[in-house]
Amino acid sequence: MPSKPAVAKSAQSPAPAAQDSKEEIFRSLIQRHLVSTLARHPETATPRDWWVATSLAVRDTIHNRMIATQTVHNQHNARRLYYFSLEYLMGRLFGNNLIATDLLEIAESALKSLGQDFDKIRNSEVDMGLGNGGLGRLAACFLDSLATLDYPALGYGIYYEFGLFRQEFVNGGQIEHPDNWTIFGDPWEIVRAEYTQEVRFYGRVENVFDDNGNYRPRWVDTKTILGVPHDIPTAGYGTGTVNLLRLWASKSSEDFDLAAFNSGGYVEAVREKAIGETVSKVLYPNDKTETGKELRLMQQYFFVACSLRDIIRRHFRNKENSWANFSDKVAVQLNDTHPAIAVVELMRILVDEQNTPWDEAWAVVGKTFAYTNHTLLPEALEKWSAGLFERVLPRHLQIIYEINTRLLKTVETKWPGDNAKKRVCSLIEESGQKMIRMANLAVVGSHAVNGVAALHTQLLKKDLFPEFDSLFPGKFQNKTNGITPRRWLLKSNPKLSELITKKIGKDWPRNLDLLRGLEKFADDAAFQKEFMTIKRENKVALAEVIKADCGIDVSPDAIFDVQIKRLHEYKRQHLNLLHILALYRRLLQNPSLDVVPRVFVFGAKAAPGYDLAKNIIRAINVIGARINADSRIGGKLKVAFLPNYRVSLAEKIIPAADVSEQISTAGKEASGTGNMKLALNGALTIGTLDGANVEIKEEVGDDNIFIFGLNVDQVEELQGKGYNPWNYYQADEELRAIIDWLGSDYFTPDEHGAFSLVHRSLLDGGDPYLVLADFRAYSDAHAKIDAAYRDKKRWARMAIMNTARVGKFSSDRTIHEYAKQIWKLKALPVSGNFTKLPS
Ligand code: 26Q
Repeated sequence: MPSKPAVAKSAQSPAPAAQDSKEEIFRSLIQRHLVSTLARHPETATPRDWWVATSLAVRDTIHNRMIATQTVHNQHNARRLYYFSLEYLMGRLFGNNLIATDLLEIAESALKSLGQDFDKIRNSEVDMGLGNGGLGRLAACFLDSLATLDYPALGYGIYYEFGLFRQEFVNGGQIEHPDNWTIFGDPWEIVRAEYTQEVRFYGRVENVFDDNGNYRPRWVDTKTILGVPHDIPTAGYGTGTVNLLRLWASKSSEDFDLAAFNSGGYVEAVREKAIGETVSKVLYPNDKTETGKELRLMQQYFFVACSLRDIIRRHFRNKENSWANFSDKVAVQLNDTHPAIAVVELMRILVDEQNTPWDEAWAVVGKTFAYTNHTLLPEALEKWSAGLFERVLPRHLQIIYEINTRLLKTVETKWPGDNAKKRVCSLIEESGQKMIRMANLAVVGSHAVNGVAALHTQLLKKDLFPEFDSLFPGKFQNKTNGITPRRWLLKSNPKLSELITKKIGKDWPRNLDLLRGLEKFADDAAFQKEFMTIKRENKVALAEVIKADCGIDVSPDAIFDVQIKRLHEYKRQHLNLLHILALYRRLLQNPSLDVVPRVFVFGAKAAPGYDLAKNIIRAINVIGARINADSRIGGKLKVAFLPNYRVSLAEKIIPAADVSEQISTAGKEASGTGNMKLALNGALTIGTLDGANVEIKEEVGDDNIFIFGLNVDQVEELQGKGYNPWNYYQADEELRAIIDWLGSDYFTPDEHGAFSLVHRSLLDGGDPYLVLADFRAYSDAHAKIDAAYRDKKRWARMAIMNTARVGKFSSDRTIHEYAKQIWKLKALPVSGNFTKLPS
């Protein structure tokens, strides 16, 4: 018999050998970093040391790719997208980077062979929590998609020394602790001191005219702060691209110190130095505006000024470039109005520093920027007092006035003599204290404005900006949010990912629509069993986390009902609480009541100054503790509020969820993105017709979602005719009983009126978010969930349908839409063997 040719033979079995040697190389890389970089003996190294050493080994590969990417982008003089965001909720980078470099399995076995516990090591990474919630996490998902889809892009933001506070519960109440996330070092960052920028603040404007009588204002007597870039590589999945996230840390400048030395001596100099470093010290923990805080305005301007300077520096590095092609090469996306001052700063650079005529400069600005709106809530729209602006950025205020004068002329042309129209379009709010409206500034300074879900965009045009919509037809567009399937399924739910790959192949993480291929297995008994077994295993794992973090025993056979998001009245965690109280009361009145056991899981941080939100947290914790300890109800009801909700905790909760609570008052949640993550992992939504829930319903079908409550029109109608919560209170015996119960001291016998803030908001406070109006419908929807869950086959089918049908919500789809319709950006693949390890 002829023997097989040698070539074919070696082609049959190269994998194990190659894998072995790759593992060997990787193992020695880890050991080298442990010893040479960290000066650690393997015997005494902690899990965190191993995490740093392994991260550095992965980083070696990522750096190769990063250099290649930047080289290709520069060689092509590529048009780039610059994402401007005050927030990036990156979470942990270790797992993501291992997956992106295809080194996960190698690292796992390398560490195992070194006698190390891989899970312990990956859990020792502190989250990079430089954001509050949805808006910050969206930025992180976008960076993942931009790199994965080979779009030349760069994220700009602030290198906060302290990210979002760490939350602890004492007596059920929230206590905040500083999040000193870099204290053990950050192996991913590269400090680029050579690209340090100077930023000026304060001072005054000298009104100077040149020889030709042109106004040439000079911004003088300013104070200077330095911005030092810290780069975090963001690696695409299954591709060569590694883009950058460039975060600015503030430092005081030498002049700053010198001036202080001369006037006040050493102590004064150190104090002044501290001011310079304060700017990037801490993330504001508010996800609605923080009014009038000078430091927040300084943060916004600081990072915008550094970033624009950096973009300009990079643009002019290429000799082919000039101001004439600036907006051909540069697209800037403003993540909400937080960086909207960029519109004014670019005008200042062009007009004051480059002597560009106003109209020409304005055209460049308009072509450069686009703005994403994330909220309709009027109290969340950013405004700055003109007085504060004048003090911190006097020249910028002048420019704003000039933009406004020209804007009002356009309004006059469109609606002659209509002062009401001018009042609403103006960049300045004149009633009471003069305020600068950042949203209006962002709208007029951008060529595109987008909402983040279809319903939100519709309301944006109809309710928030109807005048601008008719003044600038076509400027407003929708870009429904998305989430990266790499983090939110592939990485966080490895078992389900493996099952999916077994059924439909391995391409789904880069093309999430392929999940539709699972539909045909929705009624397949064997697949249902595998799918639900994985769900149960994930629930067992979460039960361990709940035990460890809350000390509560929960059964994986119960329905895991999850509400995880920032704490806000409009998100209505207190509606969930009222329903829990109703269930508890029903069980007390009838202990043999046949209900499917439920575990209500919460995760939420409240803004430190938001007393009502904190009161809701405390009420859930205290009432939950009573329920958990009540032997009369036989463990049928459990409440677990996991402390310190963050990205890495979300990754443990989401794969284990059966039910996803998306219960905001219709019209208030711009989009939501947790709703997408939970549905992708096979949780069924109980939700209102709000934000992206509307589109999730369209995708998964009416049979696979539990929609309840008032829709936007009904909310408007009810509020229009004068909503009175007392009517609902009087008309519904059970509702009345649980609200009275909440308001009594039953749950806090030693403390009078512990929950009076929540209680009062629902009745005397007028219940602004219509909790009482939606209660009965909500309770009925939960009864339907209970019935559906009893039918195991039906539930499995519904869960599978959710996973199969939410491919639309991949952030890849979102980013393709932005790239095509707003940024006019072309993908630029970077080729080469990037999984090659340095030897
Ligand atoms: C502004 C000024 C001063 C201090 C703080 C702020 C501030 C900070 C963060 C204002 C708002 C935020 C965050 C808002 C946010 O997360 N919005 C959410 O964005 C998601 C992504 O589009 C949507 O899915 C959510 O519906 C929306 O609430």
